[in-house]
Amino acid sequence: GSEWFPKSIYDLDICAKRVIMYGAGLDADHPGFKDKEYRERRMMFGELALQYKHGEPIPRIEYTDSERKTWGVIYRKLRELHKKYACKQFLDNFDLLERHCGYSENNIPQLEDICKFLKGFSRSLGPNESLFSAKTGFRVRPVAGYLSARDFLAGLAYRVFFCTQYVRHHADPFYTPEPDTVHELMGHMALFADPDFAQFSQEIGLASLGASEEDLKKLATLYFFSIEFGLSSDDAADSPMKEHGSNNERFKVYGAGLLSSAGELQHAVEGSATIIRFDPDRVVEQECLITTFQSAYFYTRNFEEAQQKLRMFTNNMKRPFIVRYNPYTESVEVL
Ligand code: H2B
Ligand code: FE
Repeated sequence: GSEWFPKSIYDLDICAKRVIMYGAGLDADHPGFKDKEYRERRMMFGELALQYKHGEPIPRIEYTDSERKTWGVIYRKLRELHKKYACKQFLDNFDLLERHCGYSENNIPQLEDICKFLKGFSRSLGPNESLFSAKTGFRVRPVAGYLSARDFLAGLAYRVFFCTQYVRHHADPFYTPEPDTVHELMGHMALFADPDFAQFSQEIGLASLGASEEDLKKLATLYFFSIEFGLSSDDAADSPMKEHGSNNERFKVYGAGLLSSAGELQHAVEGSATIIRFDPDRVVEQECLITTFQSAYFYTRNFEEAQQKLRMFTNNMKRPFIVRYNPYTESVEVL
């Protein structure tokens, strides 16, 4: 645990530069590998993200017709499925994104607008009246591609989500081997406006700062089976009456990996996928699968329960120091 980690939100500029894969480095099995135009476009996104510094406005992207077409196809399909299977907090906040951030099937939203929304916004109700709606202060910042789990989770400690701005290759709108802006915007953004979810996310991040390799891997796995693939049960789901109900009767989905993938979402709730209680000691034994559907999913009653269980688990992790987040200075004190 003697490795460097960011002590201030400005240090995330350092994490953002350590991209593992982007642009020219596209793997041979990537759908865009042989497409020169796509590779050049990706280089442009990569450079924009690498030049970005904390505190600057996020560059607005003019998306191409092809990118907007890809977005629209996925948007239509996913919204249909969200309405059936997503949890209430996700749906309520997604409505707000549509109202305030330019979310629609014809428009790819801009990260800068989402940042402003997550901070909170005021609306004039009349000459002497306005309504302020505070959100969570979560921020997004552009990133050129995949980061190490350590760098990525460090962002969450500062309520910062490293967010790609490029769009997957148009050859296969329903498949991407890496995170792209469709995954981030359709899957992740809505819940960062939820206070309990934001707190849960930040606490995974804070636990990761300076963690041992072994603990970091556990935290990355907990992140994966909650924020990416988590489900929740409605209040009656554990009652004997519902115990034998089908997955879609018993569970709602909150994980971004599911809410941004029509195929895996349907696999998880429409079929007979294995869904078991989120218990960190059990979850960390599970393998994270990247190119296939997960072989099991995990649920909690709500975000508070996920939070409590995470806390009990991280309290037992050994670090030779204590980290304390200071929200006024957006920095971490190491004690
Ligand atoms: N990097 C980027 N750019 N986006 C992610 O969603 C992401 C990442 N996820 N690095 C991380 C790793 C995640 O799979 C966990 C923490 O390992
Ligand atoms: Fe993700």
